[in-house]
Amino acid sequence: MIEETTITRAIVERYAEKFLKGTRSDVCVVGGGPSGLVCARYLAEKGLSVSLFEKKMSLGGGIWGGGMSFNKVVVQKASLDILEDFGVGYEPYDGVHYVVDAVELASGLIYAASKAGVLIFNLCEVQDVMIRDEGVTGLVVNWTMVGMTGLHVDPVAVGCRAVVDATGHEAVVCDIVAKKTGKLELKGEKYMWAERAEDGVEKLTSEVFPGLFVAGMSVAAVYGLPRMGPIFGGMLLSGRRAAELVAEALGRTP
Ligand code: 48H
Repeated sequence: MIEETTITRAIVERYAEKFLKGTRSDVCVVGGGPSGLVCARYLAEKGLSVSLFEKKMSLGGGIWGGGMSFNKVVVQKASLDILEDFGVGYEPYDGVHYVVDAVELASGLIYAASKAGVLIFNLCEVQDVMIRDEGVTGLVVNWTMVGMTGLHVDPVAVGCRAVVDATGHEAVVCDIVAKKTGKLELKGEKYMWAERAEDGVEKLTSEVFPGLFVAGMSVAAVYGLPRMGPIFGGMLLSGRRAAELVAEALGRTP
């Protein structure tokens, strides 16, 4: 017979088990947008334990809104193999630009990351980092609702061997590290220039502080790259590149 308190116990027990696992991961990815989801999935497929923290209720970041809320996005040829890998469809537009349905893209990336074994914690906001001599060793996390209500509730800490800042335009983790250590500078995102931005975001995906890697739009914020508007290939490519770099740093080369 279905019983209410059993439902409660099942949820609390299983979530607690999952959160306990997430307190010590190989990699913590901050942000569940396109770059974070791609990065997290590829890292998990390399056998690393990956926890992804997303402050909003749903993952997908800026994908859902497409361009000015028209829920289609554009990608370029170089990123098509990633779409194929995720089983996400695309349609040629003119030989250079390809069109992808934003809903299919967001849901496809989320599903694949989850299926690959990434521990996903939505409604969890990263508020700070832990730093030791070797670099960033973990994150400081709180329920998003605590920040929204302004209640004084202290956050908790989770440990990892590498952090990926995939928080988009704000580069939240890099910003914290920059302000608290003085050893990282955020140059700030520049005006729109899609071709340069797409190229730069992938190329400059990197470790910006010991143990801290940057992916996606946060790369533009750190390195002062232009923005690109609703073309998402660079985000996917940057996520994949970040996964390669982190895996290499943690001794997992393919
Ligand atoms: C937990 C957090 C926190 C936090 C933020 O913005 P995103 O989609 O990021 P990217 O870089 O993967 O993709 C960028 C793309 O969506 C975009 O904006 C483009 C291409 N713009 C071009 C242009 O010219 O404007 O996702 C970041 C995610 C979001 O879901 C946030 O809610 C989440 O990170 N996040 N999660 N703790 N402190 N801060």
